[in-house]
Amino acid sequence: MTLVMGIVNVTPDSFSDGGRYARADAAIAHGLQLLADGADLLDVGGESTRPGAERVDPAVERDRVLPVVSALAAAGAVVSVDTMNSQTAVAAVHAGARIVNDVSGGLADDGMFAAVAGTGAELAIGHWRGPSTEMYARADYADVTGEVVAELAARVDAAESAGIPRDRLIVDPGIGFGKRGDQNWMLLSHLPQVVDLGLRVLVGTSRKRFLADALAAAGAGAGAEGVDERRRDLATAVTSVLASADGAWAVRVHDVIATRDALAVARAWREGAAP
Ligand code: PMM
Repeated sequence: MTLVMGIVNVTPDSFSDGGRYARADAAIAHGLQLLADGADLLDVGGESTRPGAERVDPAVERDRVLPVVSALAAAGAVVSVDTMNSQTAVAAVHAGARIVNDVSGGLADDGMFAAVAGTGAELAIGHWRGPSTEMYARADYADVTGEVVAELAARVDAAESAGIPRDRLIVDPGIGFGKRGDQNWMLLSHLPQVVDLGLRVLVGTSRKRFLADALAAAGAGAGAEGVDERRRDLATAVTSVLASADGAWAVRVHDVIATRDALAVARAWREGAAP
């Protein structure tokens, strides 16, 4: 059964900025709602990784995420912390996070693997080729799947050498990170090759631009800008079911209900009975 990871962004652009306590409260309430919606995991992040986004000062990042991580962990959630900073990662684990989700796979902070090794936490290694401000400049592949799998395998080896055993590692193909539209589809269509690495695979497609581009190209309505959140969430639920069918361990989504529903329908279809 594929797990559903609900996204809790604690960034100024994700919640109206009524000050840090109001923002933490809003993020905690949102996380609790996602738990009630049936999320198996909650991913708390304080730095936007959208294309073009600037880096956030690690102290500001910690100020944003730590109260949210502790409150959600205290409420019984399995929390992951979405960070590329080793100090934030360690502080979040001390606050109750069980998983460190580093979209850069340890490349943004070369102390990340050693820091996580010492905590006993699990680590999700994302495929990444450089910061948001320059990620498209590096979206140059002869064979996107082969290169992503090889680069992930190298990061897994580095993590193991730094003292994190394989059973604490998760890999993520990094959809949208240093990949253009069709490179994402090519990679998703070969997801079993990522699964063949033999580790748990996390997939994050939620609301990403390549989904809106595909829907716009399919002809309904205006351009990608005209593809609203509802349609992106439906597309996310479909990609999540397909990722699940190909062996994904977990999918990272904004709309937990849509994806859980889609996974339940797919399961009933497969098993010939309602779940
Ligand atoms: N995508 C984003 C942020 N964090 N973490 C993982 N493991 N995988 C992803 O694909 C991923 C991530 C960017 O999406 P958002 O800004 O909508 O959260």
